[in-house]
Amino acid sequence: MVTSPSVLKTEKKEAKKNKFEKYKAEKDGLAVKSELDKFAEMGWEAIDKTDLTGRLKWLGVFYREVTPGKFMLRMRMPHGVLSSHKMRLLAEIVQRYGDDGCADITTRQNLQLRGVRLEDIPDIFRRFEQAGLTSMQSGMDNVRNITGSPVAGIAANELIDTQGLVIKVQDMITNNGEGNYDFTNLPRKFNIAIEGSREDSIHSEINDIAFIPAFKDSDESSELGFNVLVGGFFSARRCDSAIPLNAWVPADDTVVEICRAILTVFRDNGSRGNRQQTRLMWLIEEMGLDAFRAAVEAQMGITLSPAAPEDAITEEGKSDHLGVHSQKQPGLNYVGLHIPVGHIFADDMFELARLAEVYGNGEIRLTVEQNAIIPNIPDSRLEAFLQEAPVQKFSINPAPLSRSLVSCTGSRFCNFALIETKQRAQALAEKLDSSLSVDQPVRMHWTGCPNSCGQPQVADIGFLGTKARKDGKSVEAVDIYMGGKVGKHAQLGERVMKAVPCEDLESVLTDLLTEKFGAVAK
Ligand code: SRM
Ligand code: SF4
Repeated sequence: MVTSPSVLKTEKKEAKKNKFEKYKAEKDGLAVKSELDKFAEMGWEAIDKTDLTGRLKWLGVFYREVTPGKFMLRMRMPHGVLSSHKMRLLAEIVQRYGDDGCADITTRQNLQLRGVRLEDIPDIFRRFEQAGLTSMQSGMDNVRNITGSPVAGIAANELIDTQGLVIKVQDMITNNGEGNYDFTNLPRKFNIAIEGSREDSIHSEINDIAFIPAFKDSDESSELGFNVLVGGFFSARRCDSAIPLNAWVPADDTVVEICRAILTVFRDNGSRGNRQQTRLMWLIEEMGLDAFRAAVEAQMGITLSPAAPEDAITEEGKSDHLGVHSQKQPGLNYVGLHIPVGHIFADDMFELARLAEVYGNGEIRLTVEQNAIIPNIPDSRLEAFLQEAPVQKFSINPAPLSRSLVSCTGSRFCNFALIETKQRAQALAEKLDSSLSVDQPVRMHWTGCPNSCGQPQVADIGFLGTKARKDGKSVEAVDIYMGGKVGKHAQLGERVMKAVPCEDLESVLTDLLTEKFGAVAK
């Protein structure tokens, strides 16, 4: 019998399946949804190890080796928008765990809850369902939280309000938050971002699929839709910006359909071998961009329009949305609050919910800079809002180095971490803010290991955790990245220094900030 080349290729892929593929083939991650009551009764110690440390992540339930028995619950927060009602429910959940309970705003404008006990999960999920919340498919080989401009629908410079589209894409992928076996066995994690403004507020270029606003014929009177980029990703082995698919789609359900098609092509053709080579970009390179595009078209059953020659992103850099901003709705304002490294407690969450109800329309928004926005505050209520205690705590005008600080979870909760990040990043930024005057914000991003969850490559100064030897001892250290640009001419930063011991960072940064960012001693 002659075996066709395509069969051979499939067999080659089959033969080289990685260990994650083996356990997914035995039992899909989503299957543990029906076992939650049983797990809660058994207690976490008695659960099969693969279910505990692997499959539960399909439901957003993350076992933490650093804090055994105290789970992390990763939500889905489409577009980073939530109501005060939802925030209060999440605060109640966290509050139950006393000192263990806290939450983090993530680099995908999402919330992660900490200290959660497995025995409470069935009840928590019932409450999520009533409140319209879900944590479904938020970890492992699934599509992560879908991001969009945090000021969609309210920003003066908006082109397309993408909120409805983001929700539709999430609902398609997760079957309205119930879980969807069609997309629970992707070859790897997957990120989608839909930008609708003139600034790239969500680092869309580092997503597996990015939608960028674009006029069809590059003429502002022509139809507004999106150019589609594909394949952006960060990993320990390789980091790449997304590349143009050479496709323009209208701002309607075609966005949902092209996401479905790309995910299907990825699911059915992506490599399931070496885990470090399984993100979408590897498949695009293996197939060739034209063949990949043709496969997406075949899946959709349409011919895609070629990309508009230019996209409509005009802003260099990006706003951090902190402070008071007039909305496009006359007489209304949004106020961005600075939440240091995104770390909050139940009391803070209750306060954000209260502020949103008393002064706004009950809505809260989260940003990829790990901050919060309270929108829809009338002019007449603004002064009173600004006098509120939480607004003093979460400053609207923080010092420049603290202002733009972003940090991944680090060793406090993450097993991959090579260093502690959040507390160190915050303490160092505050120290440098007290010793130096810098007349521009300097975007500093920290990440605890090469997985790059804290996106050091998009920062003015990025820190990537590693180890160094100093005085004969192993110490926590960072590789330093510089030159990351965001917005119209986005580009990834490059490593400029290797293995700088964290204890030396204050003086290294003082020099860097003085030489490259015009800082002067106070
Ligand atoms: Fe991440 C794995 C935290 C954004 C790339 N990431 C992890 C895990 C789940 C590892 C683990 O099980 O401990 C971390 C959970 C720690 C914890 O307890 O919080 C983790 N990632 C995070 C968050 C919370 C960082 C933060 O402090 O904000 C972000 C959650 C986003 C969300 O709401 O879903 C987070 N992770 C990112 C990003 C940034 C982004 O999406 O813009 C990236 C780089 C972009 C990308 O994925 O292309 C990122 N995380 C990774 C990777 C490397 C992926 C790869 O292809 O190799 C891993 C490890 C893996 O998947 O094998 C990882
Ligand atoms: Fe953990 Fe590394 Fe991601 Fe930081 S970058 S959250 S240390 S996996």
